[in-house]
Amino acid sequence: MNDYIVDESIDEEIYLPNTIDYLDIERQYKQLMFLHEAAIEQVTAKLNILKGEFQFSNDRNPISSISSRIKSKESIIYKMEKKGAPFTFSALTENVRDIAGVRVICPFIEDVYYVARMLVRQPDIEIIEVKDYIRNPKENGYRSLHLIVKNNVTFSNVSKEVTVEIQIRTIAMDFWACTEHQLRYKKDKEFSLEAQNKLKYCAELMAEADKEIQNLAGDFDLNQW
Ligand code: 0O2
Repeated sequence: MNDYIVDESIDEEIYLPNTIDYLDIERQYKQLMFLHEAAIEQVTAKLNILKGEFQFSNDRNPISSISSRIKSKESIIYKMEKKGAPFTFSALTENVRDIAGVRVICPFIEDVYYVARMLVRQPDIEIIEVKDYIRNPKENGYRSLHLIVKNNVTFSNVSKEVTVEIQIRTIAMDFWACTEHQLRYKKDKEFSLEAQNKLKYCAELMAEADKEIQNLAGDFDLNQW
């Protein structure tokens, strides 16, 4: 019978409780991710309804595409460490407000603000913060409109308010942001001053193109809402 005891030196009093704690944390983490996935589905459904409604009545669309993501574990840990936040679940939801992320890409700058206004009007969405990086671009040239919202998600016997970050931007802004993100990833998040300047210059070119395209939209009477 003693053959089944693999290693008597392992102190079960120490190791077993740790394992149970770990499983509990893993379960809570999965539950938190599930809540955020549900919130993403709800926000995406709202956006798709707005998109369909607009297409129906105007024969064009202010939304080119909608995508979403749940923030990766590594990215969450990186942000918590950067903010010096303690590793607890309440600190996590307080400090990382983009666990659930939805990105909306629009043809014209005016569409970005139109979509934002439509979202603000939704009765079960509460706007927590608006970061307008279009009117106030980041130092590196990043442009996008960010809405941090609380979305009320209803489950079988409980309702939960879940925070979602909605990024709304034009195709040109998205082109720049996605490219910059890839370059930053390749360069391990460090850019030379020369590369920073080139990227900023490209961001200005995109902004100029957006302005011209917006003017064209006016000429073609596409700004009718
Ligand atoms: P990922 O890969 O999308 O998860 P806060 O959320 O207010 O506590 P934070 O995170 O500094 O603080 O907010 P901010 O600056 O509004 O950025 C949130 C997200 O916007 C980022 O998430 C990016 O998705 C995007 N973003 C912001 N600045 C840039 C930029 O310079 N370039 C690009 N490409 N994207 C940017 P994460 O967590 O950085 O990344």
